[in-house]
Order: sequence, then C-alpha cells, then structure tokens
Amino acid sequence: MQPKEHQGNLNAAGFRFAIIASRWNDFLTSKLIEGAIDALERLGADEDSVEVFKVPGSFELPLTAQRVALSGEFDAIICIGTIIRGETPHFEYVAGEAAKGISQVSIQTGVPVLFGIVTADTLEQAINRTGVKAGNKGFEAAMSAVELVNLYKAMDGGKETAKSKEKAFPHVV
Ligand code: INI
Repeated sequence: MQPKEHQGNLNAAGFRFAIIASRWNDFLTSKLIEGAIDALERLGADEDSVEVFKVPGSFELPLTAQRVALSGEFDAIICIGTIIRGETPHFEYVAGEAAKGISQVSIQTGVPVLFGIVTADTLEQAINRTGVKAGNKGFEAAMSAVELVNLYKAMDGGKETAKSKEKAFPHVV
C-alpha cells in the first residue's frame, strides 16, 4: 500500500508573518530575528509581508501572540527569545510558561505559533544556537512556519490566506 502523504511546501509568497521577539539577551535574540527574516526572504516572502513586534521578555510572548493571532492579519507567528539558565530557578518558570503559553495560543486560535526560543544552560550554548555552531532557531522556526501555512492551506482546499481575505477574528475555543 502507498498511503497518501501530506506535507507543506516551502513557498512563503502570498502569506503574512508576524515575528514576536523578546528584548532579553538582545545581542543573541537579534540574530534569531535576522535568521527568521533571512529564511522568509529566501522562501519568497512578499515585500511588506513580515512585521516584528518586540516585547520585554519571553514570558510576554504568549499573550502578545494571542493578540496578534486574533487580529486575523497573519497566517503564522514566529516567537523568538533567548532564555539562559544561569543560577536561578527563574529559568524554569520563564521557559516553561513561554512554551506552554505559545502552544495554547496556537491550539486555541488555530494560527500556527512557532517556537523560535533558544533555551540554554550556558551563554556558550545559547551563542551556538543563534547561528554559530548549532543552527539558528529563528531560521528554523520561520522554515517551519512556511511549511505549516502551506500544509494547512492545502488541507483547507486552497482557502484564502490572511493577506487576501477580509480582516477576520478566528473563533477562540
Ligand atoms: N526573559 C527572557 O526572555 N530570557 C531570560 O533569560 C530571562 N531571565 O533569565 O530572567 C527572561 N526574564 C524576563 C521575563 O521573560 C519577563 O519579561 C519578566 O519576568 C516580566 O514579566
């Protein structure tokens, strides 16, 4: 048997993307934003199809993602941040709530919200995950965003995108 396989292609044209980025560890987080924009550009995103929202820290990403999702203006949201463990238990709370919140917003609104957050034990690990040795999490999250919007568009039978449709407010579960 050859099951029918579904997967999204990597074409960003015709979609709109929001990047929401934490200002914490800005010297690293800015590299993640650059990585995300680079991926979207390489995949053919239209001029003016990407907007960046800055928030104080990663803890604030989920609520901001919810507002952006409910605006109906974007097909996918890429959340970006850098959370470094350091010596305090603060890391667990910030990283845990950011991950849980982002997932909840995505499921509740139906808008793909991608996890482009580097969580690292040390500064060195964080540097390596922002484009030095171990990839760039922003780039990877943007690639995943493009794949998902294409998959969902195909699953919806080629339904309109945020760019082409009237402003709509998706139902919140
Ligand atoms: N926010 C981050 O994005 N990264 C961190 O490493 C971090 N640390 O370590 O504390 C962090 N904290 C701030 C937090 O996200 C909130 O902005 C703050 O608690 C106010 O709600």
